[in-house]
Amino acid sequence: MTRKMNLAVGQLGPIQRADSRASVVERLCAMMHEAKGRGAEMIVFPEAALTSFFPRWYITDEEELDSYFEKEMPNPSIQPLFDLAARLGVGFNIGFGELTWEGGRKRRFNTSILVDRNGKVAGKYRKIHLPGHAEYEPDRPFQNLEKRYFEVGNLGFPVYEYEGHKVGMCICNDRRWPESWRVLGLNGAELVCMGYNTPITDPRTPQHSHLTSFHHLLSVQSGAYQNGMWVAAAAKAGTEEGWPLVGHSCIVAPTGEIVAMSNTVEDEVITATCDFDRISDIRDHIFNFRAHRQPQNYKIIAE
Ligand code: CDV
Repeated sequence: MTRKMNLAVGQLGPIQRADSRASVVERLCAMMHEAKGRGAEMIVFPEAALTSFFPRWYITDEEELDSYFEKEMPNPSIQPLFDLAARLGVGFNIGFGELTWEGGRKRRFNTSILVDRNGKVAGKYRKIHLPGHAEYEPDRPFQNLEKRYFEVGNLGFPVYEYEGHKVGMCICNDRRWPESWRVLGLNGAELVCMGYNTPITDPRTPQHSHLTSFHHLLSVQSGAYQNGMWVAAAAKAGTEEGWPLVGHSCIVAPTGEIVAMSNTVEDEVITATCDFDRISDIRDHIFNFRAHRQPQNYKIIAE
């Protein structure tokens, strides 16, 4: 089995509120075609990749809120992407709002799935670190109501056997938490797919706006290096409904080096060849967990 994967990241430019799902799926399909043309076996798309990033709005109408969620996956609006994946033999990862009935009640998660090269769902993750707040805060220029609209993910940080490799997922704010990466690393992930929607300005800390890209790359590069894994980071970028989102989608090697990075805030495909044999350079040596971790001294972070 080859230990290499030709990987693409499909960064999305902004999705405005009025944009139809069909038009977004068309854009995703165009990027999948481009990825295939460049020899990619898989393409990683952003968090909440089918709609505008709706947690910025205080939505009180249940029907309107539900309209931002997928009730099944695939469903007719996204089926063309699944069909294209099977036709081209290109797997993908994509994030979306998931509405499900579990335990006899309606539940909403910020979800990401792996789809294999036959167009079949092969893995699922539900976002664990939900940023923002649960109540409307009138003094904010825009809301960040993830804590209102989503439940904390209940699947842990699973790692799947995917096309011959061990692949895990995390979503946006998860990348800022070393615990996310370490659990994925301990679960044996060789590649982590991570989609994001990151506003350039946090209304509570505008003094950090110029550091938004730095903090994003710092988190992703350290996660990759400290756990010896490949990371594919896919932005929804550009000015969405008046609010700019950071770009800098990237593919990061287990050494922490950025091997491909977007240079626009529009729809853009980046590609790299991931050599999974490079993982052992890190995991057999500097971050050999078995030889060097000292979990008896880490109890405070697990209690
Ligand atoms: N979608 C996100 O999780 N965004 C957060 C912002 C709101 C801080 C992030 O960590 O990028």
